[in-house]
Amino acid sequence: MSPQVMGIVNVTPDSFSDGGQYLDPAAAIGHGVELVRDGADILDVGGESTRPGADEVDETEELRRVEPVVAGLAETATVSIDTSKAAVARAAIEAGASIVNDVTALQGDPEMAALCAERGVGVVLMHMPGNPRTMQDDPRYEDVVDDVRAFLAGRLEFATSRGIAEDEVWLDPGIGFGKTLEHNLELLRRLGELRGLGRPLVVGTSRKSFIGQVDGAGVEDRIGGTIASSVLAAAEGADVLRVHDVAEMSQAIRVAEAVLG
Ligand code: HH2
Repeated sequence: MSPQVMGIVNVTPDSFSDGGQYLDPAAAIGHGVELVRDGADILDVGGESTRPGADEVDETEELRRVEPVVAGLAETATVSIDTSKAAVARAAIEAGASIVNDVTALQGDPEMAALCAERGVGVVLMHMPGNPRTMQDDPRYEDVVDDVRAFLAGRLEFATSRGIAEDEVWLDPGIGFGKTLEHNLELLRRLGELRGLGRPLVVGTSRKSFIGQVDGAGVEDRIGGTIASSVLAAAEGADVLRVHDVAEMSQAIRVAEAVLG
């Protein structure tokens, strides 16, 4: 178990846990530098919230938010751009991002797959049924792990059919995206079943509402739940842990590794 840590840099007014804290580019860059010092291997820069019910952000505004931040961080860190818009991804790649983290798994923008193929960047494909405005409306699955696995297999096939190298693809079960508490817990418990897809797994549990559903904690008090679920995900085979609280996560990984020898 030696997962990488992906530190979250949200340049948004409305992200569910840190909205408005890093809207100013200098503040966002400073935060990213701090996350690298805390142990982040990758910085995930995002300019649009994907929390349930979030408003869509237009392309110009999203670009304005993320471009200077990517440019300011790309010299000191591996940067991924959390966007589903090809124009935003293109500008971020120009500014130095080397990974596109697309929560729509290349379904949000018809130009995204070709862009990623042409630029040879890493691509994170995440499971989300529908979109953030509708995804929490009574989500149902036959078997959540089987359904997510089939979805990710299909999106991986789509990506490679569009010329994206299989080696560049990372897969993510989309914790909190169109899932009930039980769905999220089941996915974490049986994460190992997604190993068969043969690609690295990204898992993002950080401060999400399923933690609050388990013990009632508010969004600012979910670090323990974030760490517990992330370490267990790593033990089940997660390769990248996407978190806000990088120092705590890095320490937890070091200790878990030491115990496991
Ligand atoms: N979760 C969020 C956003 N992007 N990307 C991947 N690959 N996996 C995730 O689990 C994931 C993600 C939601 O978290 P956050 O960025 O903190 O909130 P918001 O979308 O409100 O900005």
